[in-house]
Amino acid sequence: MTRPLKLVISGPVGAGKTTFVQTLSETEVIATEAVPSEDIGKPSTTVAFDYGTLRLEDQELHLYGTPGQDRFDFMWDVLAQDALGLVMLVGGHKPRDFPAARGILEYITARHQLPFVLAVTRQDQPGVWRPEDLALYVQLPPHQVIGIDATNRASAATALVRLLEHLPARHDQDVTLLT
Ligand SMILES: Nc1nc2c(ncn2[C@@H]2O[C@H](COP(=O)(O)OP(=O)(O)OP(=O)(O)O)[C@@H](O)[C@H]2O)c(=O)[nH]1
Ligand SMILES: [Mg+2]
Repeated sequence: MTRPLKLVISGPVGAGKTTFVQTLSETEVIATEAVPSEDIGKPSTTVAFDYGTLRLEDQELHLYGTPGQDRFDFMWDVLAQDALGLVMLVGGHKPRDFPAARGILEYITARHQLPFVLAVTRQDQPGVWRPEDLALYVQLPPHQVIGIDATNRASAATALVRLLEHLPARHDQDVTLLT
């Protein structure tokens, strides 16, 4: 059995981070929602982190969703410690947030060497940005950008499967009985 993989889920306010963790987690999610101190267009926001776990492809995954507001940027750093991968979420309905997504991505990857995928949420809704267009816009290879509906388990899981494809092979299998 391999060790749990710690993955960070980040992205701007309202990108769908909490939804993503809640949709995928097979254990009760620990969430830290609070009423925003300023109007951010929704009644609650993550102030510390979301935490959920699941098994995928025989791998135990621990998901840590970050806050989206940059006044909590220290939490991006805390949560990315020892993480092995990053799912960056951006709302396909909110192109004005694309620069914020890039800012978060640069903040985290400047401090932590993390493979990442960019997942464009709200693909279940009309008129949203498609992953292939966002890949061109942000100049990432098409296989690193994926479209999802964060409210749908099968769809959200495709982002994790894609990220696992980007992780280096892991050789830290627990071999405890070889004495
Ligand atoms: N239809 C649809 N709704 C979504 C999707 N992703 C998120 N939402 C909705 O968007 C709203 C905000 O989602 P959250 O999960 O709270 O966003 P967040 O990224 O955690 O936001 P912060 O914690 O404030 O940074 C919720 O009402 C979700 O149901 C999606 O892919 N499709
Ligand atoms: Mg949240």
